[in-house]
Amino acid sequence: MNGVVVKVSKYLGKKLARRFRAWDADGSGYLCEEDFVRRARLVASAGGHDVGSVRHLEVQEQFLILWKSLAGEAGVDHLTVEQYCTAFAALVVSHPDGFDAVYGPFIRASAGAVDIDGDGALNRRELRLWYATHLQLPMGVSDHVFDEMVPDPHGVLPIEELVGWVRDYYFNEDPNSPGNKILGEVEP
Ligand SMILES: [Ca+2]
Repeated sequence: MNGVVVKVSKYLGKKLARRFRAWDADGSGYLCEEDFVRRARLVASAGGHDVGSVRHLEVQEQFLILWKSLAGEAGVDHLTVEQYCTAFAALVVSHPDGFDAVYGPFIRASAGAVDIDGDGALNRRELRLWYATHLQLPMGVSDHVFDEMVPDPHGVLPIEELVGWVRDYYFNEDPNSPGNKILGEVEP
């Protein structure tokens, strides 16, 4: 622990717990390095990058930087939901540079892996791939978000804009802000 005590609002706590559940795909109740390795492989594969390819390893590196930062913050090698929330808040939410240092590069690498045509943006199909693998959310949620965020039905969502919405998810306390709807509604 770095000794920083971070206040986590009830609303942020719910949002963090939801992300924990999505990470904990096998429902074991804790996260370990393998969850991050597996997820990186899934995202890279969805983008057509072979296991062991340069692109896959770049994505995996960002996933592992995040994992090691969280585990290091908590001082453990398995994270419970409480430990995840506390470590994530301390690492990413507590100071302005935290998101940019750790989480922004992680989202860019992950979304970049499914940017199949390499235009720096996600079209409807590419966003579906990202939702299905990185977020583990169904196509309906992805399509809804795409329709909300991209005015032109044939348009694209720039990855930098996506990073901005993800930032909003963690920093905006207004349930009606667009960033807070990127994973669907937060349960009351
Ligand atoms: Ca693209």
